[in-house]
Amino acid sequence: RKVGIIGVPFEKGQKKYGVSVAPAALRAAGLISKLKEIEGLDVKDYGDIETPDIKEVKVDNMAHLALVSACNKKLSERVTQVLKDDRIVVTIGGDHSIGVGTVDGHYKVNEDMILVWVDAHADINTNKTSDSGSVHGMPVALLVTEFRNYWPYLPTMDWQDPVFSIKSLGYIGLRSVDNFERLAIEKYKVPTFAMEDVEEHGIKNSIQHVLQALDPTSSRPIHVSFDIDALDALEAPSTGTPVRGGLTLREAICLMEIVHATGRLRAVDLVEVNPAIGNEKDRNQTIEAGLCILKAALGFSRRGTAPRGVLDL
Ligand code: DIR
Ligand code: MN
Ligand code: MN
Ligand code: MN
Repeated sequence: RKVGIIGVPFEKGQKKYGVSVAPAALRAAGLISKLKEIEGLDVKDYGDIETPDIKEVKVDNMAHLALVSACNKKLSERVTQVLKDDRIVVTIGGDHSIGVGTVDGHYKVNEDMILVWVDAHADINTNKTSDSGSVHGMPVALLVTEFRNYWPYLPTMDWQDPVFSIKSLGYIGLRSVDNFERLAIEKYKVPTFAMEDVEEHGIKNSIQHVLQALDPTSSRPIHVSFDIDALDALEAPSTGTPVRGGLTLREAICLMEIVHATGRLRAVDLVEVNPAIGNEKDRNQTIEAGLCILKAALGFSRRGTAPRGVLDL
């Protein structure tokens, strides 16, 4: 098994300073060497995507669109390249606006991909429904073909053809959903296990149901876009829009182990880690949680080499 790492030090999809230093912080915490410790895993670092300093365009209630667009165009091409090199793509953000580039680049290689969005938020606002004007709350709406007519013409975005279908999208971990987002999720019947559903069914059934709903024949490539704020704010405090009452790290690891076990994971994003928020303990805890989640996605086993189930209970 082979993976390729892409860093995206980009933070213009939201308003706070700091998500842009996450790739460096995760690398400094041993991201590459820790992934290399996973048995049988071949790890290649493709470096960072740098965003050129370009002129902004003005679009109503949509901050820094030209920069978001330029970053994602480069990212999409890099993601496509890594997949063509026959590697699972691991993209380290950056804020969640970079989901546009990772999914776009993945879709160009695997048109039958499914997308599992693990997040406290649904990120499916348009510039007309968003309260914040921040693009990190809009990536899903930019990607899905069903939303084409809900957008005005977006200058600089011509490279991106929204062809991914909302029918291939599922959510886990939601607990802060805006009113229009909720309408969209209901209208298109997006398979969604929000926190209350995770509560009711457990994390294992939740992810299995989403995968089953999107892909009943268990044959399609999987993309997981993991926003670290899906975790409870107590477990991942260093993030821009923390929400209490989220997934535990154990649940996130379990989710990723199940995705890994399918053998069909092709791309995983880890976004919204913000090392500039909180104190040193917060920062280390959040980064470590991110590393644990990526390791689980790529086959690290909590079991070690010890046998399981010695006592037949
Ligand atoms: C809010 C918060 N729904 C927005 N979104 C996100 O800005 O549209 N926070 N993604 O992480
Ligand atoms: Mn998000
Ligand atoms: Mn979020
Ligand atoms: Mn239910």
